[in-house]
Amino acid sequence: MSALRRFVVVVPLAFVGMLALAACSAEEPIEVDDVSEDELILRRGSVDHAAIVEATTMMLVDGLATVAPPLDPSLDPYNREDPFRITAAPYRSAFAKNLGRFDDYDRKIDWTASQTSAWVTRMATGNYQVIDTSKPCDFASPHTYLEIERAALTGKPHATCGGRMPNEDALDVTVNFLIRGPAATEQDPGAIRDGVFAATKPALSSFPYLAEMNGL
Ligand SMILES: [Ca+2]
Repeated sequence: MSALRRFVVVVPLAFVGMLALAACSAEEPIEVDDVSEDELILRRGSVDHAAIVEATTMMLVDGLATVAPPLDPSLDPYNREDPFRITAAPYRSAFAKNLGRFDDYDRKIDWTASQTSAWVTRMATGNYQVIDTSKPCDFASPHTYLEIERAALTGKPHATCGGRMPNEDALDVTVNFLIRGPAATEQDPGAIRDGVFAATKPALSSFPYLAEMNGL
């Protein structure tokens, strides 16, 4: 076993929590055209895998669908899959199409064919984050999310523990990864930012890490 493999912990984060409820999709029969996203909240149903950010709502949805992403018919089957052993065939084309679409947003092709193939296969067969507990994690200034995955795609050694810490701006990481390619980061000059850089109340650095609710 290589040194890397000894330290790497693979984490599937299929979890149930309050945030996941907002992304849930109902198993109960519904008339999609008559139900808003808000009406789905707190229904009994399946929850999204919570590993790679926006794996479903940005990367798996059919861009031609007329329903909101939580109601897209491809999401429930993906979320019901074992995150380590996803049946690739039904999802591969959607991941490939959407990755190409995001890369094209800046009218510059940043993903090589081999990187595209590797990431499409990765997402179509497994939805998890890779963590290396031998590497540093900086809770106060977290820049770990997708660092190990990006290093693997670009053929470089990773430098952080990877994974996603509670206060990381993971959506900015995601849009730069998808649009500017695996070599880019959200810290680059000219990086794409969504203008929201932090939670109004940051997560705490000790268990259970929860900040107080807004308004308290
Ligand atoms: Ca691009």
